[in-house]
Amino acid sequence: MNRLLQLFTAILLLGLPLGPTVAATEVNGPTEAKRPMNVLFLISDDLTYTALSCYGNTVCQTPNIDALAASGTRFTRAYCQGTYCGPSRASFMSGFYPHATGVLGYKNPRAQIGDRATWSQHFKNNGYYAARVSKIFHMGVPGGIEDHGPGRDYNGADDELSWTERFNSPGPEWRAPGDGETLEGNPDGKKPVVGGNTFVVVEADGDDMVHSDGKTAKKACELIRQQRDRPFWLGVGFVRPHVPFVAPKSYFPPYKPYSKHALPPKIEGDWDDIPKAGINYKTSPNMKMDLRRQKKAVGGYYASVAYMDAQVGKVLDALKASGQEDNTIVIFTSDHGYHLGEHDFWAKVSLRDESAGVPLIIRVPGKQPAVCHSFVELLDLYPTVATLCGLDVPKHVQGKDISAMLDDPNHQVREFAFSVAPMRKGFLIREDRFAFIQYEEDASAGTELFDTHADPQGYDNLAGDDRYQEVLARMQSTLTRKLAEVRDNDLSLQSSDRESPKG
Ligand SMILES: [Ca+2]
Ligand SMILES: [Ca+2]
Repeated sequence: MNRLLQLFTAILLLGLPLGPTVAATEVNGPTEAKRPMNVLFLISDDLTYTALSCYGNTVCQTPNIDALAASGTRFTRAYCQGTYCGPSRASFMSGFYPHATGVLGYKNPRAQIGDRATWSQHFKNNGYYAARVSKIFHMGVPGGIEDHGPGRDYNGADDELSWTERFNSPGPEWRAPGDGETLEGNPDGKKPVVGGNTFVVVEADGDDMVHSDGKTAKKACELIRQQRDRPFWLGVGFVRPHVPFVAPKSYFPPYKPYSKHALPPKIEGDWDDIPKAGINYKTSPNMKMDLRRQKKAVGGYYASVAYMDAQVGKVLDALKASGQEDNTIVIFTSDHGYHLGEHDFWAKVSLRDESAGVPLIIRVPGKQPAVCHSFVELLDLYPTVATLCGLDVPKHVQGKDISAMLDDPNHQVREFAFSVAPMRKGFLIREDRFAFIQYEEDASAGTELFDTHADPQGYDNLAGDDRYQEVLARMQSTLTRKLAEVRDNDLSLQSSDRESPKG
């Protein structure tokens, strides 16, 4: 038994906590413990997996994310737990489903979780340097990150206890000089470029560094280059392709003329078989976007994705140059997905796959690249990454350890994924074949059932079809059981899940 193992045994016998500096079992020398792995968590905002070339998009160009996917495990069935920023981010950072904490709006979950450690805080408590650059917990985009000079609070709904250090990246957003157009609610074209949660495209003057994500990448590269005596957990939050679709002009040529973009098929009477709550909050008709505007929205979104992808590339290059790539877990994902015209739906909130599904790539040093079709949830990141880094998993955490999938992509830990859209009081149970969506806990606002094998685009709602009543009833009871399980936790605030989802 070597000296390190003797030390371990002594520590275990004494019941002392294993800090990260001694948690790894491999040794480089007789007395030297291997440094614990770093964690680099890259998260985009409002990015649908359908826009990434590694997920099959043939128009949008994402070479840096594709390269990460080719060297890691790419998950094809990863789901967020809430289909917009606030509840999704509060969930994967806290380790609780949205209906456990009741954080259904745009706040951080600290009031509900008390002193329970968030994901990054757990690493901080175990000796890591834990930092974020820009948006990890909720921040209003563009409103909360618009540059109004120093002295302004740019922290949004952040949770300070989660970090050793934190950094913000204010930018011009929709005010960036360049060629801009408001696409939404502007049928006569008289409206100027505006802010808020509005579809706006800006082909901006200047380079990457004009905008928030360029600044975020630069700060992240600096933090990676710094030599520390501790491992790091670094969260890097990009705000594109969240609206406004603003990027340097140089990213737009591959996506012009905008008229070349194909839109998803438009099926006559497509909405006739779904409940009102199933019609997304943003649609081509209610946004008053004609075909020209719809195609430009797709092109502007793609240019924003390409710009974000280039910033991801800078951070990954810095990691490689730092010499720490072989000792760093890299994760890339988004807080939820996005509609780009499917069923004439746009943006988030919907519980269809385009909106509830997320891109997810996990690269762990020493593991073989793979594609994994097992169901995973963003909630699984916390326990999985803690396990991979040799830390314990706090008891409150509701996600599952999926690290075995990184050795065997056929490994499974769940039969279905669960997601919610509190704005519509909507719930999704997504199984291999069927996707079941219910609005209101008593289903009073309707249900949807799609056979994703026979009808992958989800045109035919089978909830009213006699032949599927058994499936419907089974999935409805799965939902009831799941919600009870989510609420069976050590928090005492269940009544607060009546918090206004508008936050
Ligand atoms: Ca978002
Ligand atoms: Ca339909």
